[in-house]
Amino acid sequence: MTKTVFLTIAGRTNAGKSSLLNAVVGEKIASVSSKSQTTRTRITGIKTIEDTQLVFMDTPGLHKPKNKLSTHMLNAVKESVADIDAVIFMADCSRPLGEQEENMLRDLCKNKTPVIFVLNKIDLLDNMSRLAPMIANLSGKFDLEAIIPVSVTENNGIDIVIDEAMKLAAESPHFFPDDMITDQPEKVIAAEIIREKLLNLLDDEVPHGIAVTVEKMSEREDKDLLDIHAVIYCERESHKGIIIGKKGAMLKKAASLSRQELEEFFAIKVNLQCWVKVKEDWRNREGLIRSFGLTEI
Ligand SMILES: Nc1nc2c(ncn2[C@@H]2O[C@H](COP(=O)(O)OP(=O)(O)OP(=O)(O)O)[C@@H](O)[C@H]2O)c(=O)[nH]1
Ligand SMILES: [Mg+2]
Repeated sequence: MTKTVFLTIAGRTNAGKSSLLNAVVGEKIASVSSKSQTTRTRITGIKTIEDTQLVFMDTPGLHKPKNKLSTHMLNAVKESVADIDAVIFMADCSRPLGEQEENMLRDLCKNKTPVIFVLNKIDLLDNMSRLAPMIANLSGKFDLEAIIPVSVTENNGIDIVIDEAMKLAAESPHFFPDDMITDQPEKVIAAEIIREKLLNLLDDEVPHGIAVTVEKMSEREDKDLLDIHAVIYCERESHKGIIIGKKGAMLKKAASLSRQELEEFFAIKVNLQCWVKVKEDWRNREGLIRSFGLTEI
């Protein structure tokens, strides 16, 4: 007999959802950064433990929508929590729940969706005694399957999240091969690795206006080398200058960090070529949002 459960990971931007996805799957498949709105689409992570398959869906973080891209991101969240077996709702324990988070939790409870509440970043608490009143407050307000304090970066509590997820699995065939960890196409994974490096290296509005597409990805016939050609889109000519940097230093650094991670992920030497192009105000242009693969499911 095999079992399966589909779980959506939802919560405010920056709570650590993608970090959790990577931790449960045991490989880095989703981009992580300290910037808000890192994740833009739904990302599936799969973990099969003996007869049970856990399918996690990482989603964009809740935030106040500012442009058409935001609207697509928030729609992707809405679609991902509808008709799902369970939701892992993640919050940063060092900040109070916001209105959007409370509304989503109330809706999930109303719809009787099982919710595992993951209270992340407990490493930031000066005193663990602060956890008990938080947990009491949450369980008084919402009907939750479990409340699990964790620190994803310190790998503390992840096993408990997996155990709770396993409890919700029901008899069913597996939907993915047992050794599969994600259904993201390789080109998308490569583009996301590059975007993550840019998010981490750049500040202010520049990283938020970046989209990366991989135009070519092919292995050489005569040697073990993977050619990856990527285009980095930004919203303004001035942003292009910042991304390229003085004498190309910034782009070189981003490409070098990306290449290292690409080589690790694909287990092959990589020749990475990056071009920077401007697409004015693309986050408000439906056609471009679609062509970058950023519309919901
Ligand atoms: N101190 C601390 N930081 C954490 C922890 N988990 C994640 N972070 C950091 O929080 C930041 C946001 O992490 P992400 O995993 O990108 O958060 P997210 O919820 O996916 O964010 P969005 O994609 O924007 O919705 C990163 O800098 C992580 O390193 C934790 O347990 N403790
Ligand atoms: Mg994320």
